[in-house]
Amino acid sequence: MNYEKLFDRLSTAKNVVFFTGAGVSAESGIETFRGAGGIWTKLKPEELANFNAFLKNPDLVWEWYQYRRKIIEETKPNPAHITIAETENYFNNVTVVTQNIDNLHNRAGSSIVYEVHGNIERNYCVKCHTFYNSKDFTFEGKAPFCKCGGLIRPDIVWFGEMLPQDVFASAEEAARNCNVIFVVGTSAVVYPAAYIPIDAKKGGALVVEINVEETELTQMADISFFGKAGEVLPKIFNEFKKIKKLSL
Ligand code: BV8
Ligand code: ZN
Repeated sequence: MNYEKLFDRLSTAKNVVFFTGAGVSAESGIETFRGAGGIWTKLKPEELANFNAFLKNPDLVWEWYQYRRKIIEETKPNPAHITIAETENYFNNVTVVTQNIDNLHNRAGSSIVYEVHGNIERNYCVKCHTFYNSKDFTFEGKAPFCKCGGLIRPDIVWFGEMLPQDVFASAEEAARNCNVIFVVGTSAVVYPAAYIPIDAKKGGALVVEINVEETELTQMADISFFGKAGEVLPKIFNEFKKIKKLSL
């Protein structure tokens, strides 16, 4: 593995960003969207992950999210999430910008996690915006309603919807100011989130891709490691810890 260039930059890095997608949670047992067997291959995002589909058929969309919540509840952070959290011991600032809604980076102990596509554990009323945690109610096949009578929806960014502006602005800021950005397990096709690695590159960061296959980002990446995130990330940082010890 080509560590030389990476460790050179990491040894002086102050700010590191991890930009993650569904691939970082694949080894926790959560299906990706676009890979073989991914959920999008069975269900069309247009049918489910958009607000009109929700208004047309709130019960079906709720059923789909309950199905995904159930899978997520039974999973736990894998070595990729854990390694990312541990890197906070080696750099001044480690920021996670994730497209995932599975809450696994928070559960792995990462302190700064910008969830640019929302979080499946959170829901809110479309009318009065009261927040509800998924544990606040039991789902019996019907979309839940707020005390004000409004429909409750998952706090997830659907296609055609704006990303949470404050969260996305902080994510862009972290990307522009980082020395190294690891792009882990994303097909990098969903915008505007996919601008994050581009912002980092413009800010002079070393772009390191970790994926099981080539993506839209590969030709822009400075270094690409092809392999599973849960194996590649621990390998990189075990090696990095060794050289750091030597240099102490
Ligand atoms: C918006 C939530 C407009 C639902 C999701 C340009 C600019 C702005 C917008 C657009 C634009 N071009 C097109 C658009 C529209 C659209 C878009 O990007 N469409 C794409 C598909 C072309 N964007 C939007 O609609 C966004 N909103 O722009 O609003 C606007 C502007 C102003 C005012 C009003 C409105 C909203 C986008 C968010 C959509 N929500 N999901 C849900 O999750 O249920 S998208 C969905 O894709 C997920 O959130 C996911 O996070 C995201 C990205 O997918 P990935 O995470 O990359 O997952 P994927 O399966 O694709 O890839 C997995 C990768 O992992 C693969 O590469 C695989 O090889 C790798 N892998 C697998 N196993 C491993 C691994 N790697 C390492 N280790 C392993 N073990
Ligand atoms: Zn309400």
